[in-house]
Order: sequence, then structure tokens, then C-alpha cells
Amino acid sequence: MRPSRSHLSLTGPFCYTMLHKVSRSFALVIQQLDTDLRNAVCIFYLVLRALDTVEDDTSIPTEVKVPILLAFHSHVYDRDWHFACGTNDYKVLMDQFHLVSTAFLELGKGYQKAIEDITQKMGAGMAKFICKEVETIDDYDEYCHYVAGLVGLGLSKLFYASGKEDMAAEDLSNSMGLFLQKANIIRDYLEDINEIPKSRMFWPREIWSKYVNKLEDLKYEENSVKAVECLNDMVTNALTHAEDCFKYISALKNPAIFRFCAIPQVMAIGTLALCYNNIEVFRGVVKMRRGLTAKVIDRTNKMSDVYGAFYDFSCMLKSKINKNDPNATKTLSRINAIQKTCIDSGVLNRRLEILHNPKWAKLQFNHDCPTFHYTGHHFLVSLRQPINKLVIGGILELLSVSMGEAYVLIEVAFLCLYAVFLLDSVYPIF
Ligand code: D9A
Repeated sequence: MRPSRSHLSLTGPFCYTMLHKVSRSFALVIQQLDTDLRNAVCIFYLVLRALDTVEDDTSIPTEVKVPILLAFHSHVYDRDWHFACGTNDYKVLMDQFHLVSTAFLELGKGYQKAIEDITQKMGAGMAKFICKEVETIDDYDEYCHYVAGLVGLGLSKLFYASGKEDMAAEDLSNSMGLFLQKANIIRDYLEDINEIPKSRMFWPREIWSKYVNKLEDLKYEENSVKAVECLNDMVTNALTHAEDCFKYISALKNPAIFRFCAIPQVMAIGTLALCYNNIEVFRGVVKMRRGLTAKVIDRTNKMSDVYGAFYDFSCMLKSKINKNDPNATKTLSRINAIQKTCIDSGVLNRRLEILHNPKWAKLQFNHDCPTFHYTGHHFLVSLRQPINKLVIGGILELLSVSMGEAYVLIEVAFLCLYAVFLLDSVYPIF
């Protein structure tokens, strides 16, 4: 193995500063990798962002853009190559691209080859889709393969080149990218459709045409019912990749690589759970709250954390399924499959015991409210929400109280929870 260097000479600071600017929380997760691999992933990330910037810039004519996309893998070897495009931070990235190339050339040959190979395939894929709409679900999977599945594959190659992991199966690496990308495409509907100049859309016609005549009709209030049905169809489609992600993540050996891979996937299932049946996707920004994001980053360390998080988020999604939804049965069966995998892993026994303990079966409040809320006199708690049942059941179990005492304790417990909730919205890190 090559000796590890703590910094890439000269260009290192630029690359890490750039990484922070373009990726926020993801930069924190990259920073936890070991030096050698961290540098390779950072450069890979910036090369991909630069390629994306070219693809996204609608002011570049197709006949200029296509050759750049096709030859991008050779530009990374050329310190003198330069192409001005993009805006804001992305413009800086393009203007200073020679610093990325310089850092790239300092990487080990194995890393360089992996990055080159993926950049070539992705550039060719993007070029293919420049003038092609995403019509069928197969097109959707193909496009997502180029822009995200290949990233998964490239990372698997970098992990392998670092000597820390075995080579992962291609289809599993692909699914890692598809699951993330589909969650983003769903979440970013409004942002993408409102973009000026008009950006391309990635919701496949085969799905949305079942609900509306034009993709932008989904954002109009009169189509709310159809819009949510379409959204749920998209979420149901994305759920198919979850199980490959379990397989991929559970095969990882290095703890830092594990966290690096697992955190974005947990965020993705969280995003899907949040978006499911949620009209806000067509009205404004739907994002996981900062506090929740911080918790995911802090608490995703082992495979049991991943199964636990997927189980919790899929319970949340399941509780939102409306039986009148045209895809309700399909969604339910995919959620059940995910939950079965989590349960069969055998690591959730403790929480399942509490959740399904018949002793607490009577603790049912008959209304569908948010997780909990304060009416002025009482805390209303939705025990339909498995997470509440888990929390309350856990506390009661711990204190080994009777049913009679339970209700008093719930009031007290929720007073505390409410305080934590308020604190969390002011200081998300706590
Ligand atoms: C990733 Cl090198 C991405 N994409 C992500 C981020 O995670 C994946 C882009 C470049 C790289 C890696 C990722 C992470 C770990 C393992 C992976 C993997 O595969 C084995 O990629 C598949 O989203 C972008 C694509 C989905 C297109 C691949 C996570 C990320 N999160 C954002 C959050 C957000 O809201 O976009 O970038 C962030 O933290 O800023």
C-alpha cells in the first residue's frame, strides 16, 4: 500500500473548501474516511460535480456540450484544460478546475483509473440523454444508472483500490445510487419544475401520465389528489431498491466506509417517508429537519442502526398509506418486505418486544394527530405512531408500572418530551 499523506500538496485546501461549499453535510461524512481514500473520494466528488455542471448548464449549445461530456475523462488528466460555465460555487469549481486535475494526478494509479472509467461512462450516458426525455420506467432507471448508479460503482472501485473492502457486485452498487437519486428526484420536483431557464425533468412519463396530462399540472391545486397519488407511485417505485442497499451495506468491513455509505441511505428512506402522501412536495421545500439529520449522522454506526432506522421510517411511511390510494397494496407489500428483512436480521428484538407487548395494547388514542401535541391542558399522543408506542412502552417497561399509573406517567413523560422537542427546534444538535 502507498504511504498515506495527510494533505494533497498545494491543491488540497482548495479541494476540501470546494467540497464543503458544494455538499454541506456530506462533506462531514467524507472527512471521516482515512486519508488516502478520503482524497480519492473528494476528487471523485468534485470531478462528478464539474461534469454535472456542464450537463446542467442550459446556455451551452448541444453541439458544444456533447463533445465535452464525451471527452471529460481525458480532461481530468490535462492541467491546462479549462471550460467556463455554471454559476456561483460551480463557476468557481469550473474556473479553478486545474486545481482538481492537479490533485487528481497525485492520486494512486488505481484510484485514477476508477475515476477515469466512471467519468467516461457517465459522460457518454449524459450525452445520450441530452436530447432524450425520460419516457418509460426503464429510461428512468437508465438515466439514474448514468448519474448515480455509476457513482456507486465508482465508489466500490475506490474502496477496493484502497485495499479495505472486497469488490461489491455491480447491481448492488447501482442500487445504492438509484435509491439516493430517486429520493432526490422526488423531493426536488418543485425546485426543478420552477427552475429558470427551464431544466429537464426526470419523473418518467410512464408514471405521471397515469395521473395528469402534463408533468407541471401536478403543482396546481386543483390536481392535488392526482398529484399525491402520482407522488406515492414514485415513492413506491423507489422502495424497490432498499433491499439491495441492505445487502451492499451489510457486506462492508471498514467502519468509516460503512458510515460513509449508510448515512446517505438512511437519509434517503427518511426523505421518502417524509415525502410520501405529502402535498407539500408540490408546494414548497420538504427536507428532513436539521436536528433529525444530525441524529442520523450521529447514530448510524452499525448494521443494527441501519435496520432500526429503516424499520422506523418504514413504520412512519406505512402509517401514512391511505387505502384508497391506487397503489396502496403495492406500497404496503414493499414496506412489508423491507420490514421483514429488518426483523429477520434479528437485531431489532428488543424494540419489537416493547412495540408488540400485549400489555400495552390498550394504549390506543383514537385520533391521527402529529406525533404528539399540547392542547393547553393535556398532551395528545398518537399511539398509532409506532415510534410513540416504542418510546412510551420503553419508559413504562423500564419503570415497571401498572396500567393505572401509566396514564399519569404518560403526561409527565410527554411534558419532558415536549421540552426536548422545543429545545430540539431551537438547538437542533441537542
Ligand atoms: C454520493 Cl462520491 C453522491 N451523491 C449523493 C451522496 O452520496 C453518494 C455523489 C458523489 C459521491 C457519492 C454516495 C455516498 C456513499 C456511497 C455511495 C454513494 O455509493 C456506494 O453514491 C451512490 O447523494 C449523489 C448521487 C445520488 C447522484 C450519487 C449524498 C449527498 N447528500 C447531500 C444531501 C442532499 O440533499 O443532496 O450528497 C448532502 O449531504 O449535501
